[in-house]
Amino acid sequence: MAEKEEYGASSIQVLEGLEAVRKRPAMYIGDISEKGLHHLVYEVVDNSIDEALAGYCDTISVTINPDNSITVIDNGRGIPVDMHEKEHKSALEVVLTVLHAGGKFNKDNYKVSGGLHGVGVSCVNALSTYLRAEVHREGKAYVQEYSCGKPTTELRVTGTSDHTGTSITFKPDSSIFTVTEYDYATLASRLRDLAFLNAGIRLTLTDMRQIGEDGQPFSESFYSRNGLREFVEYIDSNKESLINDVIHLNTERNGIPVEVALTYNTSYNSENIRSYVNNIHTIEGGTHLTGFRRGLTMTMKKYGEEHKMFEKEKVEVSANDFTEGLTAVVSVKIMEPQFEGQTKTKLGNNEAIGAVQTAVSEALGNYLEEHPREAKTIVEKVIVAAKARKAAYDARTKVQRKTPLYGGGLPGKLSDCSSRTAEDCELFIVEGDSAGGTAKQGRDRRIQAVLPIRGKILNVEKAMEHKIFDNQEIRNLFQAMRVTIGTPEDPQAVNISKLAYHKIIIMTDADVDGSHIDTLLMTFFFRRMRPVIEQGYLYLATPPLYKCTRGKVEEYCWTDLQVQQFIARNGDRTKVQRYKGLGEMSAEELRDTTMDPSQRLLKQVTISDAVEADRIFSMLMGEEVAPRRDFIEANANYANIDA
Ligand code: 0RA
Repeated sequence: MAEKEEYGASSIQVLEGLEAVRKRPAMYIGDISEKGLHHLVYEVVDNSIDEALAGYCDTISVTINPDNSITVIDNGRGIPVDMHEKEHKSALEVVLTVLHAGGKFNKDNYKVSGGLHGVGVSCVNALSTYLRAEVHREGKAYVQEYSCGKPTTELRVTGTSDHTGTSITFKPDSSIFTVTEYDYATLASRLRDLAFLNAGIRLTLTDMRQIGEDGQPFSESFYSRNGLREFVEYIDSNKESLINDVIHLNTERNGIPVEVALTYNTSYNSENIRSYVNNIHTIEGGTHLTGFRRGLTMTMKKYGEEHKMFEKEKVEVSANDFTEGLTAVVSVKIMEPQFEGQTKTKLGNNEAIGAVQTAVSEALGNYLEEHPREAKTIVEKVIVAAKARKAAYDARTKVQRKTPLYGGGLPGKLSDCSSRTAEDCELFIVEGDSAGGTAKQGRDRRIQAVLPIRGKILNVEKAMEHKIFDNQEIRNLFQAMRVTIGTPEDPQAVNISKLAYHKIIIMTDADVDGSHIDTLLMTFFFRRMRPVIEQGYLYLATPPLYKCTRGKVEEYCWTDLQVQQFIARNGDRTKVQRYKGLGEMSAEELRDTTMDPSQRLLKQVTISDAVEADRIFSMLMGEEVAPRRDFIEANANYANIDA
């Protein structure tokens, strides 16, 4: 009877619930852009992954249909279809129309997979103009169809069946999503991750929009027998391996399944640790990552000390030295995960620290004892890293003593503002003294500072560490911003606690050279002052490209369309002036179009995925020219418009 009451209550929620999802889709799936669109697929696939983790399913196929609808098929037990007599509703219908209903049916296994928002397949139903569920169970095939979350047909038996499983086809509502075309690579990347994270499940992706010469659609299959061991091998497949071995553990601690794989490559200044909770990529890390770092550092340190390896070398090793050249994947499954942080991808559950730490300590300790040759190779690399860190620190402090990076006053070229309230203050980084002069006249000297830099600043991507801090323009940047760098433990550590401006605005000419300087400066901030980007302090100014004049009427234009519209309004005797650079503008023009906070438009520079950004900057600043040119021309890709 309690069962029935609960059921009654939840069926009242049905309408409310799914209406709410359509009213505020972003609250349930994050956003309504490309990301949210792909999230729908993950939500459906996660249900099948749960069925697989419960041990009843080993094959999941995802098909992108020609009309950008999606079909997900699994060979599990099939979603139950038995009727609740009073409600005239099948279990299937409850799963598809009640928010969060999915988990309630699966009592014997807890729901550990699950998209970032874990909202269930009913959200997908609510946000689809069409959904078709087909269930094969107990010798029969059942079908029911829906539209915008509401059934359009009864659940009907369509025939007999010799297998079990579930098939869900859905077409996302184009009146809700801003993008309705699926990106093959995005789905493939997620399914590949899922295959590595859940060994033994075969995931296939088929794109019916791409038919090959053989008449077959493009298709890939992802399967991993050895789970994270293969994931780590895949990540490092283009790197030189240090130990030709992957250390892999797959265990359970205090009821928490823990899987970790790690290896070392020969590179320095790099660690590549990915962490997951319930198959969700925890970009901001959290307690499981803390446990991993502690387990790794303590076990390695203990091994090195017991074998008297550090004593001989007379170096002080620190935690960072153990992770140079490390590639690792950490995956835990937690029943009630608490997610924190700006993007809700940081695990907060404290029990994960000890679980991962003890699992890693034990497995790594055993590995090191059983593989003395590999152990020696790793510890020797740690020692080299510690020595290199010490040398870089000594070099830097020597340079800093000569002309301190901060504390020895401000760069002569800086025209500072009068306010000392960082939240109100802005620093314009401008190319060249002439544009610098114009900006200085056009600014609000109370809150706006101007720092001219000379030509193209050093490419930090290619430069050696010590060169970077020898470079005058870069030293000026650090000094002007009051940012310091380097502590004895971590030569890369950036301290922005005394940052004097909460808007750092790169203002360059609106031409190819200007965008090259933008890219150099953004790379510099990404590599050397990343917190400035992470805190949302870095912006690009958007100077106009044209000034249109007709008699007394004057208008600045940023696009060709705006110019055409001006001409349409004012006749073709319009004078169109194309600005070649900031230097051609008067101080008033620069103020009105680009600097005045009440009139200008700024682009905020953001990083959504540091791994991708890392790849992009390596490409941009590397040796190849063509991809760089393409990218620069479209560089608004990683900048948001900010009013
Ligand atoms: C609960 C119970 C049972 C199956 C499922 C859930 C199930 C859900 C989904 C979602 C996608 N694919 C799925 N496959 C299975 C079966 C209970 C039983 O047979 O006793």
